[in-house]
Amino acid sequence: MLWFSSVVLSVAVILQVTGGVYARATYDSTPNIYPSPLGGRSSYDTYWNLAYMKAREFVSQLTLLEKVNLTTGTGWEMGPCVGNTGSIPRLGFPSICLQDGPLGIRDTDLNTAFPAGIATGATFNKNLMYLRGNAIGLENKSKGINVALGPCMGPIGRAPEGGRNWEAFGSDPYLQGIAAYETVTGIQDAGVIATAKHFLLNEQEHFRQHAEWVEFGYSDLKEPYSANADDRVLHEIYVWPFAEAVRAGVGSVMCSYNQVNQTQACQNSYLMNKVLKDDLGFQGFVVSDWLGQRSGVASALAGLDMTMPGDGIGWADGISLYGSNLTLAIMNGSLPMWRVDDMATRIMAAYFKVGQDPKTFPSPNFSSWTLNSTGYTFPTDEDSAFGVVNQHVDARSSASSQASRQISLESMILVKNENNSLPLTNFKKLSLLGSAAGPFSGGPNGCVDRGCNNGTLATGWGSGSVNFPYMVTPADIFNYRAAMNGFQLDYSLDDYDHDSATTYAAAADAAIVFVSSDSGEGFLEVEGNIGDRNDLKLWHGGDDLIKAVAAVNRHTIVVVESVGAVDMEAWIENENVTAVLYSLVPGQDIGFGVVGVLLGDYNPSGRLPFTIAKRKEDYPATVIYNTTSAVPQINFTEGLYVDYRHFDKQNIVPRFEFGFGLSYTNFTFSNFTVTVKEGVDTDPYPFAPKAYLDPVFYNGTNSSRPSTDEVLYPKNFRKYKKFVYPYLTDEDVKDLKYDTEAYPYPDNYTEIPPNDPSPAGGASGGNPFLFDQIVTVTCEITNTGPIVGTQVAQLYLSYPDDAGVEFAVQSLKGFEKVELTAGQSYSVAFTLTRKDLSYYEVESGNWKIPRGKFHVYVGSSSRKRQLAGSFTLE
Ligand SMILES: *[C@@H]1O[C@H](CO)[C@@H](O)[C@H](O)[C@H]1NC(C)=O
Ligand SMILES: *[C@@H]1O[C@H](CO)[C@@H](O)[C@H](O)[C@H]1NC(C)=O
Ligand SMILES: *[C@@H]1O[C@H](CO)[C@@H](O)[C@H](O)[C@H]1NC(C)=O
Ligand SMILES: *[C@@H]1O[C@H](CO)[C@@H](O)[C@H](O)[C@H]1NC(C)=O
Ligand SMILES: *[C@@H]1O[C@H](CO)[C@@H](O)[C@H](O)[C@H]1NC(C)=O
Ligand SMILES: *[C@@H]1O[C@H](CO)[C@@H](O)[C@H](O)[C@H]1NC(C)=O
Ligand SMILES: *[C@@H]1O[C@H](CO)[C@@H](O)[C@H](O)[C@H]1NC(C)=O
Ligand SMILES: *[C@@H]1O[C@H](CO)[C@@H](O)[C@H](O)[C@H]1NC(C)=O
Ligand SMILES: *[C@@H]1O[C@H](CO)[C@@H](O)[C@H](O)[C@H]1NC(C)=O
Ligand SMILES: CC(=O)N[C@H]1CO[C@H](CO)[C@@H](O)[C@@H]1O
Repeated sequence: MLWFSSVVLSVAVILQVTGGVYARATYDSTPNIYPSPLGGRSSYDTYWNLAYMKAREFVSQLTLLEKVNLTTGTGWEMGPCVGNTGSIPRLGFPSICLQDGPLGIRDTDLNTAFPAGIATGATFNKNLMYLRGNAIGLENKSKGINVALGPCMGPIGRAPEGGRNWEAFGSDPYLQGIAAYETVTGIQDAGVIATAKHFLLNEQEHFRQHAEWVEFGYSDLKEPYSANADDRVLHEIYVWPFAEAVRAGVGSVMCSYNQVNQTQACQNSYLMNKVLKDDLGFQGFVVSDWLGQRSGVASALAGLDMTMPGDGIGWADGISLYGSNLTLAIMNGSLPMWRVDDMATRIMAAYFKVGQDPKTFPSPNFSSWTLNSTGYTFPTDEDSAFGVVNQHVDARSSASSQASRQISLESMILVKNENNSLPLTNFKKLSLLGSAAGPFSGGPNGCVDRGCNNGTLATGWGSGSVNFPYMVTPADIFNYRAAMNGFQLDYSLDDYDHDSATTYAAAADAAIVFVSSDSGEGFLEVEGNIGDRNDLKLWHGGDDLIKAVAAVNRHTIVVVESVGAVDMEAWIENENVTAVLYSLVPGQDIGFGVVGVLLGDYNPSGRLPFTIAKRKEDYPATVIYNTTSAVPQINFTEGLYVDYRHFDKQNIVPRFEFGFGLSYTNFTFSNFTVTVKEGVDTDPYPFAPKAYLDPVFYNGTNSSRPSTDEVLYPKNFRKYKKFVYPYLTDEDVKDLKYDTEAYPYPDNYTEIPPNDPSPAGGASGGNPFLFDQIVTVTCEITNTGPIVGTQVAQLYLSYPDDAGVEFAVQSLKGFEKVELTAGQSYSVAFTLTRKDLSYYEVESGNWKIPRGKFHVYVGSSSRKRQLAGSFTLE
């Protein structure tokens, strides 16, 4: 049963705000979970609790209007950042600035275009993940951004064509989890609030939003798609990385555009009230994706704390589902005051948690809406002040460039290298072939939001992209090296001019072909791809160019510049294609990475953060591209079997497996130990978490509700047309009645806060006992080759096969990256926590360790597991 048909959407929303229908649980729909948990009740989170003390002190001084201001954006383009909350002038508290995105700062200048999430995942380097996050945080702070809208840890990539997979870290929850943890810690150590997004199941762009896809011609569409997954899959695959972000103390979580089990993610009480705020013990605030909020009171009751950009139903119309409507919902009794208090307190707790202070934190010194130095404060409103809007502050530092370049190098994945044909040595003539080798005539920022694939591909498109301060292409570095080292370099950058390509290739010692595949966010269409890739083929006739070149040169090297897996079958086994290097949108310094590896300055150490299949059909899921239904249903029927878990289960041989990547040296693994720690608790269930601290209410539950004249527009107030305000009009209050029964509360609605957390919850990231270390694994890695090199030791766990529970054949549960000089050995240690050993048991709503024999493997990829051991729990 579908409550929100778009035809009646605005009506439904009005009704929801002032009383009317409510999205009740139906069969196969989300369970109702209320009340929304109050923040600051964890018995464990000392740092959060300190932040809550400050937040409560601050919020207890606020009027209702001021609280509402904190929760609501001022409207699209109504402030310098992509999102700006209202301010509290009385206390000198400025608007909170929220800015895209996951790989750096969008829509400005003198910022770093960092490697994308997928490149960062490919490094498998925890320290680099942290350093990148920290550099991103420092840049945000220097531009005056309070809340960075990243990292992205969903999509996880169940469908390889998913348009935004590249913004996240790869198709495994554990890898995503580590990357999320490190990135959040890095950003927040710099004093900026990180945002974990997109919560949840936002695995494709097609039909993610209603209006956007009606514009693309799907006029039957009434609602965004509903992604439907069962609870175990939810917790073990899709929520896992968010749990790690929360464990790292993330201040904000963004709910996504899509529906989950027939309920909008941003009004899904199960997802926000239960999974996020109880099971994961999240203490920060939930912010909607931009226009992701679709109802008023229903969203507030379900746990949405902040709406962005403030406009609710459409862009830049000054109409909000919070703002005045939130004030009204308090004044007419639909929404209890404690909920607005909690929204404001969660926002301020996140603010104080990362050490922000209105007296010292810089104000935004840029405009998202122009790169001109001067402009209107509100660009669509010529009644607003005109003046300096961009101070062109250089946000970059050596921390940025070091992280960017090192990730460019460490993310390069060498997937084929016959006869050690790389690194290139002893050559006199090279040829570079294909448009992806060099620049685009329009410059690196030649298309809006990087919505084109011209020249070197160093990023995907959409809100997850940024302006390049420069882009070093592979051709740039090759030219420079040719000048310095004295080799001949020819190139042909036309993908379709096979005559020139083959002429140069035939005469070169090695021919390097650059090919690409791009994707991005669903609001832009690029070469017929609306966000999601239409298929996994190379763009611009890449297969043909490779084949033409390989026909004339025995030393053809392919560089794939891609957002994800591509189909390589047309040429991968061609004996003349001696080497293949995979570059996963590493940002501004791509040329350093590609050429550094090809010429052997850096020994490649990237590993595939997803599986490359031989056939598109080998993947467990694909994007749903076409629909005639009002609400497309995307059933996650593959369940746990995402990426390699599916290939393992179905016994499908991939082209290149998850975790795979070659080096210019060789490594051995030895001396394996697997030990269950002495005296640790290995009972199936963790100890119950401690009870919640007593709830704190401000001045009693509802006593601080103001009188109507306190919430009216101030006299002679100067209103900007599209600005979102917290005030009510005389009209609004004319027939206002305070009636706490009038709103049709959902089934199971209650306001009684529970005493105890979920058995899976209690602290940030979950029950603290889940992170007890139970098993220690050690091994020795030796570099047996001739040169320095870096190995990624990967630990895969297999669960008991006789426990009466279905499990993936193996799951990544550890990785360590070690650099070793020739002949050097190093001992690597892993620990497996209770959570690592557990599955999510739906009936108990808890994590449970199965009984029986566990197998532990360590090796260099998911299919090259050099070491095997086991332990048994009885
Ligand atoms: C989705 O529906 C399934 C089946 O009814 C249920 O098990 C699961 O808890 C629901 N998940 C969410 C997030 O609503
Ligand atoms: C709410 O925020 C707006 C925008 O910053 C500001 O103009 C207004 O004064 C604020 N209202 C209150 C009551 O603080
Ligand atoms: C409150 O929400 C309703 C329903 O969407 C909308 O029509 C109205 O304009 C909103 N009020 C304000 C002041 O934004
Ligand atoms: C930027 O400046 C140019 C030249 O003055 C002007 O034409 C353009 O409209 C400005 N753009 C914006 C967004 O203000
Ligand atoms: C490999 O290159 C050689 C030399 O150009 C050519 O004769 C041969 O046909 C090529 N092989 C393939 C499989 O294209
Ligand atoms: C989408 O489905 C409709 C109706 O089945 C069909 O007419 C149309 O050709 C399909 N479009 C694509 C791109 O497959
Ligand atoms: C999704 O699952 C539901 C419930 O099991 C089923 O009724 C529906 O047909 C499925 N939809 C698709 C598109 O597979
Ligand atoms: C690595 O080992 C393989 C197999 O023993 C061998 O063919 C190759 O030459 C070695 N590579 C290096 C760089 O030592
Ligand atoms: C393995 O362990 C043994 C005993 O602890 C030690 O002698 C040996 O050096 C270790 N290293 C390798 C590479 O096997
Ligand atoms: C000059 C050039 O190559 N322009 C192309 C840039 O990308 C767009 C969209 O991908 C193409 O349509 C242009 O032809």
